[in-house]
Amino acid sequence: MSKCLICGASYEPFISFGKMPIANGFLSPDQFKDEYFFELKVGYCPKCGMAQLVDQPEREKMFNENYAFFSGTSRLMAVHFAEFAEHVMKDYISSKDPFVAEIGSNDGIMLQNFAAKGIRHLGIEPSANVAQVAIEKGINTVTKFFDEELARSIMKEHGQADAFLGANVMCHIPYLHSVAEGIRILLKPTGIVMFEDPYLGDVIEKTSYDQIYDEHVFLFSVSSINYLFNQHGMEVVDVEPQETHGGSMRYVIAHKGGRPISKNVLKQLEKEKKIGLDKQKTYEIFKEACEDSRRKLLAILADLKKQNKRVVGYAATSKSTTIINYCGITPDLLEYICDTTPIKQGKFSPGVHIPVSPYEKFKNNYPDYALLFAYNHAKEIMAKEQNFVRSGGKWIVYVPEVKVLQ
Ligand code: JHZ
Ligand code: SAH
Ligand code: ZN
Repeated sequence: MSKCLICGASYEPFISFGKMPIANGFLSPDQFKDEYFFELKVGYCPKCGMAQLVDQPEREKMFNENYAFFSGTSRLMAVHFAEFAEHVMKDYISSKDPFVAEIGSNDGIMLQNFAAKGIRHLGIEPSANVAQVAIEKGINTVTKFFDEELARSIMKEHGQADAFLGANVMCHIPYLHSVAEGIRILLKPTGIVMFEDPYLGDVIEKTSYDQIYDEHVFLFSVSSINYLFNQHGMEVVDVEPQETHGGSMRYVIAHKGGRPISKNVLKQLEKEKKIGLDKQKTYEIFKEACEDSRRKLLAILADLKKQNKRVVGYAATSKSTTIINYCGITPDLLEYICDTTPIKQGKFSPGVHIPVSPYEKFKNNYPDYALLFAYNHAKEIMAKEQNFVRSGGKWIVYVPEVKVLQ
């Protein structure tokens, strides 16, 4: 039995993906011998509804001055965050000299939109290398981990916030009670919290088990997020499903009684019941679906190897670390993985050690097949890779189903 990080109840883990390395821990050969591994086990707490990792590496092992994920690598995500910021400015900020804080602001992809309008802002970003990119763009950033203590010191320096924002970061933090308490302290009485993360409902429905890796301690639902914030004097007042990262949920939260609650909240809570997010059985079925997905993907790769086809990975995503290590995709099945991020290039993928090459290698000599590890960016990638398909290249995808696109 394990103990829930949110409510303290005991729960039984329902799946183990086995030994896993740091998902963004790209390495050079001299680092192979000291590579860190932990067991990636997941459980669902029946009391508060939170799906969570049983164990997680300490935060500094993942988020540090060598962090490999730069938000700005996707053009469409920049558009997404410009729209997010626009929505906040138009619908939620009305005071004279508003102050906007963002947790996990990375290279400033969201806050740059507020900075451009001259709005007072602060990014909280502990990974120094990505924070530096934001700072160079003129975005105020503090290179620290957000928690209750930091919230108090931010409040002393800047006053309370009109909006507290986050994307793909809240689900990364095991000490969420400290974070929620910090938000309660920092947020103005009329302030708004808005954050989005991969949605448990989508992960279950699409068997996108690659959303499970060290950085993703939690898979949120409306139900579990409401449980958490209720304990800190706040409540979910609206929810907005998003297509990003293969299916995300944006939560709008306010101090209790501070804002009217949208019908969307109850609707989504009902939907969560309908798809069985509160039933252990759902997670048993999900486990079988993961195993089935693994079998199918390996069968395709083994078959292509037999036919002497050249297969490469497209985009060295964090998510791919779970796929590659859980499925056992070894370098003899995948020639290399191409990626546009300089810090990943010339290194090897975590765990299995497949070479990561600059994108140009792909473009200059198309393989027969490309395994799309960034299916969440399919629209953007397919649009720019029409020549690959024209030259006879084929895509392999595995979410929501394992298949070769014809
Ligand atoms: P992408 C990371 O997940 C980690 P990842 C984190 N835990 C999280 O939740 C989300 O981000 C927000 C490359 N690429 O966005 C760039 C190309 O090569 O799917 C990136 O390395 N060519 C914080 O890593 C990777 O793909 C392209 O055309 O799973 C994208 O990673 C494009 C568009 C991307 O997130
Ligand atoms: N919001 C961006 C970046 C997501 S990456 C986007 O959606 O693209 C997650 C970021 O959260 C990383 O840059 C990481 O350094 C940061 N992070 C992790 N723990 C944090 C904490 N406790 N407080 C603030 N940021 C944190
Ligand atoms: Zn719980």
